[in-house]
Amino acid sequence: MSKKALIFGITGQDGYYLSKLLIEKGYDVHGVIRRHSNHQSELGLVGQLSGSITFEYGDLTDATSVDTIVHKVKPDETYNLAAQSHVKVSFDVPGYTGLVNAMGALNIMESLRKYAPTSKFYQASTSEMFGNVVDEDGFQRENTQMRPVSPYGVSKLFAHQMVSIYRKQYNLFACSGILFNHESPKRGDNFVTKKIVNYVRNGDFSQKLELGNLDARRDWGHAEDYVYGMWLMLQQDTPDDYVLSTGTTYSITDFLTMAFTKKGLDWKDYVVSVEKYQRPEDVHHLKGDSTKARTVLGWLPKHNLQSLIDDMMEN
Ligand code: NAP
Ligand code: G4F
Repeated sequence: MSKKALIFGITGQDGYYLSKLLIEKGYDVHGVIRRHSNHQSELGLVGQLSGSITFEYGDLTDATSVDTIVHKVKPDETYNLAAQSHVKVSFDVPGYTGLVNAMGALNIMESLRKYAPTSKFYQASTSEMFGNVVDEDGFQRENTQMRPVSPYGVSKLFAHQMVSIYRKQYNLFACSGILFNHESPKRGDNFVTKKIVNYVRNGDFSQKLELGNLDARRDWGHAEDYVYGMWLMLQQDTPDDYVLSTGTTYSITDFLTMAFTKKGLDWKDYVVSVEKYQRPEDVHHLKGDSTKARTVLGWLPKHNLQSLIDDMMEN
């Protein structure tokens, strides 16, 4: 019999790539969708794969719906990719961000403890949890101190610590993937990489591209590589936390240079930095050390920043 996977956040970027991977591996994939006023948009990106997925209506903030779904599906593997995932927006809606990202993750773990205690569980943790803490060698890793500087980062740290508690106290096979930024052609339009790519691809340069902080540095990988790492974590004999990252860091201006150069253009002629997109506090430097994932899981990303930009520009 095929393994059953339950994905919260199936309609997002990672939900799309993870569903694709699990379907290819022969899983029986179940995904949680939210009711939208526009029914057409409910399946989001994953609509393209919908024939192979069983959808359940639910919401992470509604513990009853989470209980009902977990009880009904009794998954072998559960992936929590659902979140209010935009860092700047989390300053506008901090309470909601906490409800979804912190309490929502807890709701899933409670349901698993009660109704599917042998299910393996993946929690989407994030490099935002480090805030501006960097080890002396310039990297962040699993044991780097975590001091988040956004409501998003704080909400994710709550869930991250809860994973460790449910693993130790309740023997839940629970893993946190501390993932650094990963992008793709399926990335939401309001993240900086997709904003830049959309502008360059569109070719209408009548208005300038408005961005915020251009000096921040990010460790950008490809979502396709990262969902494979999530799956690997749940194939181990013991649960643990792992960083997934490329180990290289680039500034927003580096990304601009690479994207605009593909069209033979100089970004400085087209981009302005405006107040509207600045954050109250930003994370300045992210560079992840994924030695543990590479050694224990045998995980190795196939993409680098150039191949990621090529994929985003061409597809
Ligand atoms: P995304 O594209 O923003 O997708 C978020 C998903 O969460 C969507 O399916 C969304 O559903 C769902 N969702 C939001 N609120 C929900 C709620 N209350 N109940 C149920 N579902 C809800 O995010 P992503 O880029 O795929 O990232 C996946 C996860 O990894 C997120 O938890 C994110 O915080 C984390 N993460 C991402 C990165 C990255 O660079 N991409 C790095 C580290 C960690 P709707 O379609 O209905 O809105
Ligand atoms: O693309 P971003 O919004 O991604 P950010 O904040 O790094 O968050 C992403 O990665 C996290 C992992 O570290 C995830 F947990 C999270 O869910 C999300 O996927 O911003 C990247 C950088 C920031 O420094 C931001 O200040 O780009 C800077 N930036 C400059 N102008 C901008 C813009 N960001 C956005 N979204 N829009 C701008 O116009």
